Amino acid sequence: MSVITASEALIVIDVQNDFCPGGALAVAGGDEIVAPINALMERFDTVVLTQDWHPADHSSFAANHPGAQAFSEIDMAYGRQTLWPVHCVQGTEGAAFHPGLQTDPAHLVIRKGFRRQIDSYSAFFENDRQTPTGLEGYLRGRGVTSVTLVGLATDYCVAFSALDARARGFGVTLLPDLCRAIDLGGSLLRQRQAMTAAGVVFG
Ligand code: VGL
Ligand code: ZN
Repeated sequence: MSVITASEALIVIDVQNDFCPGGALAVAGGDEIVAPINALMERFDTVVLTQDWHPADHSSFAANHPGAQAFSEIDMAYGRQTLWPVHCVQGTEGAAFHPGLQTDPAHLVIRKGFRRQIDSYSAFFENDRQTPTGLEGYLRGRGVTSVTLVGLATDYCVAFSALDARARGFGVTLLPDLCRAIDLGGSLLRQRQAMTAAGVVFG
């Protein structure tokens, strides 16, 4: 029998309770994308889910910086970092996948943001843009050359993943209808422009 490879992977970013209405860092309409993402999974030979997975003392939480406001920015060792409300704490209901999301078809779940001192938006690299999550090696090892990205949030974890995937030479399609954005201070437009410049295809 010959080796089975699949050149295309679906990567579903952070479809978790805290990013859906009612969650700690709710993205408007976040739950609307769940059913169509489930349907899309059937069309891919490789399906990867990511899960934002922070310790309670994570440095991206405004609550862990006395006097700091959520959605403000600070300097970290690796660069600027937005401070967020406490969200996706390991083992909590908020960190769980949306209950409607099909997780059985997933081949791999990548958890990210589990080191206290560094955030990780991208599925490929932590926010220093250098520390790998291991996803690139996993995809290459399976013969994947292009990825389709969906999930939350368009302008943070989806965009960072799309840009890193392009930088590592993968073909990247982002499906805007199956993403929802935070849109903080013009971040959605800025990231759309960066992704277009990097050769991300909007499907
Ligand atoms: C995300 C902010 C903080 C995301 C995760 O999934 O886009 N955004 N952590
Ligand atoms: Zn996070």
